Amino acid sequence: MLSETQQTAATLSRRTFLKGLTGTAAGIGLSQIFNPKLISAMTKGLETHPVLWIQGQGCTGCSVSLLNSVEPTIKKILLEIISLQYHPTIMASEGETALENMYRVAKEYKGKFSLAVEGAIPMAADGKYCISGEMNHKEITMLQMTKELGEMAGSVLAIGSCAAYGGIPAAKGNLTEATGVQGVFKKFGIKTPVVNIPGCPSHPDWIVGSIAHLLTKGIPEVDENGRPLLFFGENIHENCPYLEYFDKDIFSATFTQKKGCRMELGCKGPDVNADCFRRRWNNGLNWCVENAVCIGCVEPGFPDAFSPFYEKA
Ligand code: FSX
Ligand code: SF4
Ligand code: SF4
Repeated sequence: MLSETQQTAATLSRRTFLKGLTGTAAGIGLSQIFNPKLISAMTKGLETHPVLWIQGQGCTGCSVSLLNSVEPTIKKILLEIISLQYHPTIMASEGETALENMYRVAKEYKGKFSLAVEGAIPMAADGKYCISGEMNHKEITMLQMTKELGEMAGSVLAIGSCAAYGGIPAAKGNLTEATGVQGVFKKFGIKTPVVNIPGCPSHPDWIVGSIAHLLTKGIPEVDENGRPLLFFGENIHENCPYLEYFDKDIFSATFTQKKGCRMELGCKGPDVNADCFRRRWNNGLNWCVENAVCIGCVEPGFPDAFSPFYEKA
């Protein structure tokens, strides 16, 4: 009788099997490639709902944020939650082999897989400001990749403010005509549903929570800016621990003055919806308003609409 590992491996050709491993295994170290649990978890995920993660104009901050996830750990995420089959930063595979595998998964799971987009998409010069890969000696732009994979996907997660609304690459000047996923979809009539998970970077819980929701219960309920209400349904100011100072007109004059509302220092909390006041950052250690101010990183229009950051709105 075949062992669980052997059965798993037997259902896939060796080539497909090894290629499939490239996405997930890289994130947790290659030594675990032949761990039977990994193989079985990955195969199960592959059967149901693979995720392809592509990157355009961004700083990779959202990927780094995801890798900093403490509970669940990134290992657990990659083993048990997300069947990540393509990720330019963490996969072991590269070049055409990686791209071939990505397009193979997209075709095989057409209408079922989720596309995660990180970074903005430049529309000027036919997308030539951001080349995301090369196949058969032909450059593939981020714009082309977003359109092709976006049309084939069952759903799209725009991760980070750049992918959601254009973010920093779309700030004043915007020579590359950077825009978010929905901007691209609107222009090219692509109808695949998009969930925006903004933030610069996005919180690991927002990313993992949204993907887990998508996999288990379907597309989460979103607000008028396409963000899951689960994480972006509450106003920062209305729930801020410093609200009592605001109500009493006590304002901090310096960042180190803890007893006071941060509005005079530039806090934009009243115009921002996110659960940072409760969720906090860095595994609950702190959050922006505690150390500095909220600069509105999850809102459409960021950064221009909230600049200068350290001046009262
Ligand atoms: Fe933008 Fe993200 Fe800011 Fe960076 O997805 S949201 S610049 S933290 O990495 O692209
Ligand atoms: Fe509102 Fe910011 Fe003051 Fe908190 S610190 S009460 S969010 S203005
Ligand atoms: Fe972004 Fe404001 Fe939350 Fe900080 S507190 S992460 S600036 S929304």
